[in-house]
Amino acid sequence: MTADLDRVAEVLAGASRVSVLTGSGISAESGVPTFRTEDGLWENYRLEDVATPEAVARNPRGVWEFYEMRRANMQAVQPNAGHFALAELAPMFESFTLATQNIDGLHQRAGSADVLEVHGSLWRAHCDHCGRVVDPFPFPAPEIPPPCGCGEVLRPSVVLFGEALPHDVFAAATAAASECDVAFSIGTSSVVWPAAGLPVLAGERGAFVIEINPAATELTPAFDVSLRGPAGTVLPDLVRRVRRVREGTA
Ligand code: BV8
Ligand code: ZN
Repeated sequence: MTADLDRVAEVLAGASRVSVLTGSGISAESGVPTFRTEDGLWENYRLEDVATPEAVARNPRGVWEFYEMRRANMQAVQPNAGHFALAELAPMFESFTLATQNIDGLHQRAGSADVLEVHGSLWRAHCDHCGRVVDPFPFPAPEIPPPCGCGEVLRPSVVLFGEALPHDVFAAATAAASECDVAFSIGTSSVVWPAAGLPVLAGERGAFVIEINPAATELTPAFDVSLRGPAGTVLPDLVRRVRRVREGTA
């Protein structure tokens, strides 16, 4: 791993454009459950019951109870060293684009700016009927499901399975992935598309692609290096190494 970390630090030190995709794994060390690892969310909930448009139409209360539970669990959660390290990396490059599949808002709370939330956010709600957006959507919700003024009910502004990703947000993430020198895939099992394809696109366009994950993923073979460890340890270590390379003290 050390040789890989040194190699990645050398490449990063010389990069000017960096794009990052994160998944639930970067929030794992903050105590936020992931989806597909042991005791992940999908072990205890059927995705079809809580994370599809059909579920919202069939049982809006059940969907809101699922997302209100996740918002409640976030009340005691803090960003971890991995989130802070990404915020520290950003100003070290000419351009740094952070796209996340996470809806927890922890990147923003760690100081990252212009975060591209390609799967939406727990902290916003909107109405599919009249388009009303409530941002921020207060916790706890005054009522679930929360009524919209138009007579329908609001839904969490979260991209559900089978729903298109927010066009402008995903277009910005795609543009950044297409033009970067170095891309990261951090804390994601890389099974949910089209977001999972962002680092693959970067690699196809010639970027050096780094995966950070304690486990291998379906896309590990597509990447240049896979740093096999937790983001909360690997990322701060990388920041220190890049600084040393740039200061010539490595
Ligand atoms: C769409 C809701 C079409 C919010 C989520 C090909 C192309 C396009 C679509 C598809 C396609 N193939 C299949 C599809 C359909 C589907 C899909 O991908 N299904 C999969 C499951 C097969 N995709 C969609 O439905 C997307 N929509 O394409 O619509 C369309 C197009 C145009 C017009 C109309 C329609 C929508 C996808 C978004 C769905 N919403 N969530 C929420 O509740 O959070 S997805 C859900 O999975 C979350 O967003 C989550 O972020 C995402 C990915 O999961 P991960 O983050 O990777 O989490 P996971 O548990 O899987 O893995 C955690 C990883 O962390 C592990 O690898 C673990 O080892 C690692 N880890 C653990 N600890 C650490 C760590 N890593 C680092 N450090 C640690 N400490
Ligand atoms: Zn409405």
